[in-house]
Amino acid sequence: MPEANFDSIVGPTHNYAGLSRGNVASMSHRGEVARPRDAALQGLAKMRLLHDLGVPQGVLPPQARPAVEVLRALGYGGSDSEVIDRAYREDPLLLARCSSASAMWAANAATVSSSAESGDGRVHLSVANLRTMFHRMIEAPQTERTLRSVFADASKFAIHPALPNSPLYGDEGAANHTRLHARSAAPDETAGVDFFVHGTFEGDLDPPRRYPARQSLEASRAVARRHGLDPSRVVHARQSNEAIDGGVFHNDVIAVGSGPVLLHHSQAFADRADTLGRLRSAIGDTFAPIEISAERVSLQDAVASYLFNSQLVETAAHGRVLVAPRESHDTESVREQLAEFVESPEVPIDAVHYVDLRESMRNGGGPACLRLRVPLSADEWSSVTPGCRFSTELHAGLETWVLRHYRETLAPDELGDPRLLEEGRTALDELTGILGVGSIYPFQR
Ligand code: SUG
Repeated sequence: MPEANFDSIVGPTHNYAGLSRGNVASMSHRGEVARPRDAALQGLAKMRLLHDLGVPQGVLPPQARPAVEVLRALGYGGSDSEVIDRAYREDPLLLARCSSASAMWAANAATVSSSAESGDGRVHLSVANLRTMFHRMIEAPQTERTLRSVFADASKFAIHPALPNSPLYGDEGAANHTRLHARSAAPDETAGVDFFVHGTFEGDLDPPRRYPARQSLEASRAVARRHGLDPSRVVHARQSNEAIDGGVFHNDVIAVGSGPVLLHHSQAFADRADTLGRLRSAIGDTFAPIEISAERVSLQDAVASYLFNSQLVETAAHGRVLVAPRESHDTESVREQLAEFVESPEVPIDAVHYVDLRESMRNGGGPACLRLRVPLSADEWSSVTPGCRFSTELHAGLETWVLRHYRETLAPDELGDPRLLEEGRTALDELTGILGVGSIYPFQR
């Protein structure tokens, strides 16, 4: 079953507020001046590359920020600009949390199961509660509205609201889930294997020490259950604490899979041999793990280069292609390893494309973070809201839209500027028309 990627457009308030503890890039770029226009154009250029490679590409609209309704719920009143002004003066960190463009990382929007695996023959999407970080937790209600408008046909798509907001059910969406398959480019609709990775579970006596584990086993299990997955085709594995404490805040920072291939670091999983063994039993003999050892690429280089946050895609014309961030090319150990992979007839990676996502990367978001994978039959793809299916015309239209509405630069102390709210609303109101998603934002209601 072909797999589409749905990338979220980077929102107009893209900035560096240093909000994510455990995310090394976010913490180290705190307070820097961001370039929202470049960020959005870089994201669109990446979508264009995937589209040109022949991969079905979808588009998701950004969220409306600052989230005035959240500030109001927390006691700030008056006109919208008074709400922002007071929050800015009294609690600038809260305003930053309510202004983050973090919904750009669509891998965290939801977990998706294909109609070949779900119990009822529909594509299932579970909105992630993102409860570990406040600036991300507030994304869930809009994510649900957005997904309902993009995947509107209820006979083909089932959208589940976020899991209960409890430490028991920390859920970060597809960033900790990979659909693997016994066959490459499986054209038919036979079931694959759902691989869920968690960082903690209830009663965990040995949690990571330095940084939070965002995904819980209980959440992964609940998602698998409500998607109707066959338990014999589901594998749950635990992330290693050394990875989490080394800055691997999601599994997609340390592993990426496609078809029978699982590219991963030797320190990704708590019990490496057991995890790979259970995957082999579920997938079968075609399972093709590609492991990069710590001797070859250190955990630190893996995190700095975001090599594992590449997209691994199978294309009819180009074979299996790795779309990697430019930072992977800039890291010698990684560049050399990837060049060897492409040369080697034994390694099923045919080409590497390096992309410039500098703005997103400085907040810890690489190519794979920016997209939500949605396995879709041709029929399901054709029932996605048409304006959200990427094309060269849509690319040109969105570039023009970005150039018209986005600021070139945005510094943290500019988040108190009430004009940012108006600029954002004008831009998003126009965008809902371009994408044909209807009035999805609170300010449009
Ligand atoms: O949740 N960064 C995001 C990055 C998410 C990357 N997603 C995946 N790996 N799938 C996060 O930590 C930083 C925002 C700031 O600091 O301004 C942030 O939210």
